[in-house]
Amino acid sequence: MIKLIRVFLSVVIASAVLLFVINRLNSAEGFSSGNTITIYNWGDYIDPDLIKRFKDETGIKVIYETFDSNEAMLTKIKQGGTTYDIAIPSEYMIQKMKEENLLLPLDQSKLPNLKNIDERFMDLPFDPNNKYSVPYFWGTVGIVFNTKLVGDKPFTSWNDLWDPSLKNDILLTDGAREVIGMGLNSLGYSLNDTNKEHLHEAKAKLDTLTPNIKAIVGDEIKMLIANEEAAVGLVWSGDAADMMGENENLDYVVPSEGSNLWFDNMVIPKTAKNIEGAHKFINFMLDAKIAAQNAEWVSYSTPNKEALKHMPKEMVEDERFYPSPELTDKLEVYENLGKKNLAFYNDLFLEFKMHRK
Ligand code: SPD
Repeated sequence: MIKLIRVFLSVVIASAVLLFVINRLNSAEGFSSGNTITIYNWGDYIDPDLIKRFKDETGIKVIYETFDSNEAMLTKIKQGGTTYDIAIPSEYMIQKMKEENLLLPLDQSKLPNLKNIDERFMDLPFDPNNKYSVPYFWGTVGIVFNTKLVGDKPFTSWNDLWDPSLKNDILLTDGAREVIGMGLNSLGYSLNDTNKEHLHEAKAKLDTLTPNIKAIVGDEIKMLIANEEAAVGLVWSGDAADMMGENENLDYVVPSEGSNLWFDNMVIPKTAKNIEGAHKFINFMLDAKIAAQNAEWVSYSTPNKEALKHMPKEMVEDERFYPSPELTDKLEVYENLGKKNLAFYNDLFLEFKMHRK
């Protein structure tokens, strides 16, 4: 009998130790549950004060990680080492994640603040009825330029970037679709073109831009252009708005040949551990005043129409960053081009980056 009790006690103690170790491992590696959520977002894409405020208001702790491209985010989510409760991909990636069964449908009854989102940003083709995603920020891709450094010459076209006077003076945002897209648009092709000849042509055209390119960079592009380390940049609109807040010589234009209109949305990955907490976070970010504070800090354009009422007029009335539907209707939204075509874009972009070294 004593032997039996001893065996029983050893099993209980061993199980307790095992549970403790699993628990520690989970929290160390970002496996959230109970009182924690793990968020995966673009760099510089949330006011840090709001993460603290969410914890203070809900008691839910936030583990926060960042990525610098949709492709990097997808790879990490598919690897599954860390499980995320919230991720913030762009539209074409949401379409891909849906197709690959990587997302959970949202429970809209837990998102009463969804009513704050402008109808214009709801029910878009990449996610009918917002079954899986909720708008976070939106914007365009364009050219930011320093009027003091480039003179009076206005920038209106992608082809202006090939001007020899811009030697070693251009920074490009490190994004395969953005850079290959610029090549395609400059030739009059669609941003969703999958014709290999056109894509090779775009890459060859980009190669001729090499003498003008100073570097291809991530979020540091904001600091470099604001500090006048380069005169011109291929950027997302929100980054341009941020730089323009730091340097009054900067201006932003969406080129005449056309460009990209993009939408970043909050989603819950299928592997999420704290689905309740994830809904609470999404609803928190949809609150009008919270969304306004976030948009002011991040400088990107908010789709939250109630938030606009709490923001400075000069910000929300600036057509460069809140373009009208008439303008955005002329722009192209990236489509999910399928695995092979996306890989082809990425390969061309890699070759282009190597070629310049
Ligand atoms: N630093 C935050 C950058 C977020 C940019 N998202 C734009 C995605 C366009 N496909």
